[in-house]
Amino acid sequence: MPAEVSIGPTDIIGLVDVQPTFMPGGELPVAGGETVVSAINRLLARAFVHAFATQDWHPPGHASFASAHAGKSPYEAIELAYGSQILWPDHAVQGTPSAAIHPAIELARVEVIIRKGFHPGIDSYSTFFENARTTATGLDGWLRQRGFRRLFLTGLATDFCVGWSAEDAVRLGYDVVVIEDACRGIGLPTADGRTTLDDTRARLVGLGVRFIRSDDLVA
Ligand code: VGL
Ligand code: ZN
Repeated sequence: MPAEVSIGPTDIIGLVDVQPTFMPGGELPVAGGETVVSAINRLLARAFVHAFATQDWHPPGHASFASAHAGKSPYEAIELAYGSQILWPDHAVQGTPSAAIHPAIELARVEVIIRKGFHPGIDSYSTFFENARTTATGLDGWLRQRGFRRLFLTGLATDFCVGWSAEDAVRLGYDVVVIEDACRGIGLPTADGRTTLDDTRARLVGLGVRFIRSDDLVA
């Protein structure tokens, strides 16, 4: 029997990068990425009053694009000034239709949209800090001033933007819950037959992040 989780006034759902660019047919497709849209809409209709959303929002030629580095291919890692960076296909380019929040998402309860990854030389998986780990996006201040204490994270991709956001949120003192059936991951191979999804899940569980399913929630 999964424990029931009830939603209160200091709880908020986060919609991480629910953009067509990360769905089948998009530039950086996550398998099953389109399925999060209806899962999230159901959660918005049934359980949550407050929501925030994030949007990956890169300028053309962004440093995280393999195409910006001569001789490099997507999914290779390189060293940038701030450390290791996985290179991606061009994606989430500012102002393109596939970088919009998915048009079927019910946005009425989304109170703030945080855009990230707009500095040409720095990627930002986390919705709190850019990958150089120094510059903040401002979301922490917004959540704190609004009094939110527990974040329920959904969206794409579990092992990158959702996972890095969850980790930063724990470090910033929030209770963090990942709603598994409202997320999908990329799953790049790491060591010993493991993937970035396995590693992310283990890291987050170790930090105290709770994984639940939509059905565990009571409004
Ligand atoms: C993401 C890779 C590159 C994500 C964004 O939303 O998880 N992943 N940019
Ligand atoms: Zn990106």
